[in-house]
Amino acid sequence: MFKSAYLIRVFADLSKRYQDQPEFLQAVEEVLQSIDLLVEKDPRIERNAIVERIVEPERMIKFRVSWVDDSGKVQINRAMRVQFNSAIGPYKGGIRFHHSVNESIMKFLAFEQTFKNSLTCLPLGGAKGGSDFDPEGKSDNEIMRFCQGFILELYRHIGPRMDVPAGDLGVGAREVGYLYGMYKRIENEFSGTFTSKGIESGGSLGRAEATGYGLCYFVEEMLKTFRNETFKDKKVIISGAGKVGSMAAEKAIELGAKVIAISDISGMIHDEKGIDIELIKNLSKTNSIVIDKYQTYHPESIFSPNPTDIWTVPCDIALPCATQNEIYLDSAKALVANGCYLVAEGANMPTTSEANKYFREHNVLFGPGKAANAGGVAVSGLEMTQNATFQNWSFEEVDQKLHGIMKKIFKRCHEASMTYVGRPDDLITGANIAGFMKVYQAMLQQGV
Ligand code: 2IT
Repeated sequence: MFKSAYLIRVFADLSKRYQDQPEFLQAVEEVLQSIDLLVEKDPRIERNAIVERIVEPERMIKFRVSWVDDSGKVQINRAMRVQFNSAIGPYKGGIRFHHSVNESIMKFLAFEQTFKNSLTCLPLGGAKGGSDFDPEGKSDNEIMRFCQGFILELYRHIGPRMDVPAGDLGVGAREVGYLYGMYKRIENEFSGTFTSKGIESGGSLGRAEATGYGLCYFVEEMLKTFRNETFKDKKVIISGAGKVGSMAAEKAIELGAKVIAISDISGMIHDEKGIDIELIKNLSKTNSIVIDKYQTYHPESIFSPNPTDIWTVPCDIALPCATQNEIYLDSAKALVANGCYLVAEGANMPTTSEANKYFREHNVLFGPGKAANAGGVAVSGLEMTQNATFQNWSFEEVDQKLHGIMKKIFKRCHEASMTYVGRPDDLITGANIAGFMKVYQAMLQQGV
């Protein structure tokens, strides 16, 4: 647990108050473990109740969305926006539509987002929103009506300098289009109060690629710094064939790696000759689930209907890019036993605490999500700059800036881990400390 009596007390209070929010407590515990050292050294943190404040959202908006389905039936969904911390900039973070969305998941994501956004060095606060509405199996018109109903409430709480949402699981170009379209109609101005918009609606080139590409840029830095190596000829496995996973696969291949296995909720495919990522991208244009269709085109590949089988495929590098808590202890053991020495998180908190601990004990290089997957929100920040200044940057310009940001994020995590832990590869602690410092200093400057 924690060394600091202050942190023990704050976390015990929080655990009691939010005992029904396991994902939120998991995310908080990890950050508090990392700042244990700081808290002992710097009495201002306790004196100003920084930790009590930083673990409590500044504001949460909960609302009902009613909409009419194609058969004329009225449907009700629950929705919320968690505006977690605005110390360093306007609230910023994605919107998730998935049946699993609840307060615990929204709060963990918004909490993580606060530190992730801080790491990008851009002026972005932390937020997350979503609904238990599932776009899977709904018609285009149903999705549009739901998105319009969602914005009819949320519009009053967002704005270009107040809160700027984006996509996340279940919220892609189509959903962002409907959400932003309704927002713009209500406000009667082009403010860009959404990122990951379609290019023609003011979106940024390179935003769709940013999280996956950024993840690979971060892994490149890890490989270079800790092993004096590159992606060349590395065997890579990737969970999640959606926006993040497919773009990570594309970039890893471009950098010389061999992506030998990939999964989605329908299963996993394994092919030592390398996965045909162009096929996956093509199938994704018309299907949200693609892996169970892959073997029809490549009968020589191995298919398993169990997505977690991916973690048993021998590899050098594993990139979990699907969702939270997808690598349990068993999978971590299988990865290590099969020679995997580098894990970097493309999703938010895909690794459970037990799996994390196991990786650490077995010296697996670990790139934590709030650093490694920050490329998406970083390019969202660049989209905001382009919208605010009425500019359109080229793909190359955005990609180059993204590359620079990911290198800088790695450097900050690496330096913090050396300075505070004396262990250069402890990027979890490094990311948490570097992310925390900026938010903490800003909160201190702004008073209670
Ligand atoms: O988890 C994430 O960083 C995102 N879903 C992207 C957030 C954003 O505002 O671009």
